[in-house]
Amino acid sequence: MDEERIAAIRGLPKVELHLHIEGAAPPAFIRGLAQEKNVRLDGVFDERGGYAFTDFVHFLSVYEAATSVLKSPEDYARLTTAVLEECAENGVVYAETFISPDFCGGGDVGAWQEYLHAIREASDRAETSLGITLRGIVTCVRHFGPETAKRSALCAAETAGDWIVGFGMGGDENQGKQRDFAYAFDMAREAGLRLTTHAGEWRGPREVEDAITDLRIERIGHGVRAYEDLALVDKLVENGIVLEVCPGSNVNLGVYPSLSRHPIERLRERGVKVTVSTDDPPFFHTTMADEYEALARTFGWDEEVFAEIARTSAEAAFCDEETRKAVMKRLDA
Ligand code: MCF
Ligand code: ZN
Repeated sequence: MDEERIAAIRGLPKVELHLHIEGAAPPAFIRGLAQEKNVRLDGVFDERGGYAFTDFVHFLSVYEAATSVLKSPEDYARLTTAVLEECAENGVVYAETFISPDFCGGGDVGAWQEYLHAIREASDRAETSLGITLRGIVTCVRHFGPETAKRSALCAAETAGDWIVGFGMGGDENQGKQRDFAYAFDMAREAGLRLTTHAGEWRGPREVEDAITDLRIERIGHGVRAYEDLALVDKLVENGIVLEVCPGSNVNLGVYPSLSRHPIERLRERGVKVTVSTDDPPFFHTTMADEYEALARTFGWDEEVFAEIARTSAEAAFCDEETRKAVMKRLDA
């Protein structure tokens, strides 16, 4: 594929469904906040100023250490603006972001509402100035346990509406079982929220199966290790379950040794609804345009494949129909 074609692919309009708000913070942004607040961040950055981690569990602790400098609704408003500027530069026209009441207000409903208000204002401003639409997925953290997850579900239920459109779970897949969180997911479902959970990233296909059976989710964060069980892959197809695939994240965290060994293309060929996201872009030295470029170079994906991916993503977005229609129009433009 020639370079002109690659440049065109990088510039395509995109939809991103899997993006952790703190994980999208540029290192310079976090360093700036740490300086302002006189906080020392030990062991967070490498010598070149990027985030430093050695494996999956270490990544989760560095994520939390870096995030510890975000302490107020105003900090999150600034973060949201910075993240949306970067998304817009990458051609993203619609994004959904994971935000957690545990990080925003320590699980307190009142504090959460204040954080959310600030984030939403920043999102509305970016919609006007940059033409990018953002929606939120309240996310519980698996390694904080089921009781904390219920508190997050309560925050989610209190703020469900046109901006908070989903409920999900991230964090350490080695801790507990999906079904331990069924109560929290049921609460969120009853509040009208759409559901997704991280599964089949660090652990294998059984996690994906449990997510479908025990949490009755309609999308799965990652889910790529489902490929190790082809009957399960067929179940994903039959149930129309959408995978939020983050290839750069998977390679950087060592789930696969390289993109060429990643199952995204094989999952797509078998009929699974795959979408493409960055997860925590600066942590994994990636952007949406970089993901598109790498997929084009590795699997020969052309404009038609990317248009199909973007359409699948827009169809799987948790926003209302009016917003979805507007997004579809942007993709067709
Ligand atoms: O998808 C990656 C890796 N797998 C699991 N969890 C996370 C990922 N990026 C961030 N997270 C976690 C993070 O550690 O999500 C939570 C934090 O606990 C934040 S959600 C706003
Ligand atoms: Zn994630």
